[in-house]
Amino acid sequence: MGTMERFRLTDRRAVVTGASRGIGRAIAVALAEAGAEVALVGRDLRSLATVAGEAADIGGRAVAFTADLSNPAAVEGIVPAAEAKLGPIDLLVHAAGVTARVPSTAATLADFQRIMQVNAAAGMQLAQAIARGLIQRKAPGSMVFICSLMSDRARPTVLHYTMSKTALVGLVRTLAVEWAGASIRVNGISPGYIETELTRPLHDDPGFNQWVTGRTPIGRWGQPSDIAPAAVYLASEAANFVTGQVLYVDGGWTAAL
Ligand code: GCO
Repeated sequence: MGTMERFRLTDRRAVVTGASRGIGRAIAVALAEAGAEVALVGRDLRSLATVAGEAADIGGRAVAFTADLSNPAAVEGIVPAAEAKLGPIDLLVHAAGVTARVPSTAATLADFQRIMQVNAAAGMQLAQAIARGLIQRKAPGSMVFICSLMSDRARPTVLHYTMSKTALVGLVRTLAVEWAGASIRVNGISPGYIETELTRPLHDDPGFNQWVTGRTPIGRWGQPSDIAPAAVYLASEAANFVTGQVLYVDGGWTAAL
């Protein structure tokens, strides 16, 4: 098989969370473009239908599944529903993420539980459900979790988000070493500051915007399209010897003082 063919995802079936917008949306369309059938998971059916249309426009197949990832019971129903519609799932991209930007003295336990559930626990639940099927079928798989600069550094007022993104690195490493023998690879992608709805308030703040632009060696905010190819690579056979890694797609942020 030629090198570029190894990036193809033909006959693969993926679950992508956070697929209605931002990084998750870009990754979902890119996986479809690479040949995967994609279960688009998000809260907003209309947005998901738009993304499914984008995938169809490039000859891909994507099907929308609405789910509230803050509800653990709802998360348990996602993989069975996706497999009933698409067939056995062998790829996961957990891109769903929520945040709360508040002083840590005001951060509530309710927000902690919600953010940890959506950003970390839901990804764990989905990985477990997909892995059970893969191990039973003795089939290979690949999982990608969208981490963050906050996975190993911090700034004030995003305590719960930072805890959740730090937890994801532990999840990536544990599942990678535990499931390597079952040919299931698990990796993370840590984006730098990407222009999305989640970061819109920061991008719209002139001071914060200037700080990010100046602190990023490449000199700009990233775009979701900067992240999507890395997810296709890690999902594909081109990355068959890559597991337990967190790939920083951050414009050079973590390389600089
Ligand atoms: C923030 C931002 C960041 C980005 C991203 C950076 O509040 O500082 O939301 O957390 O979303 O995680 O990698």
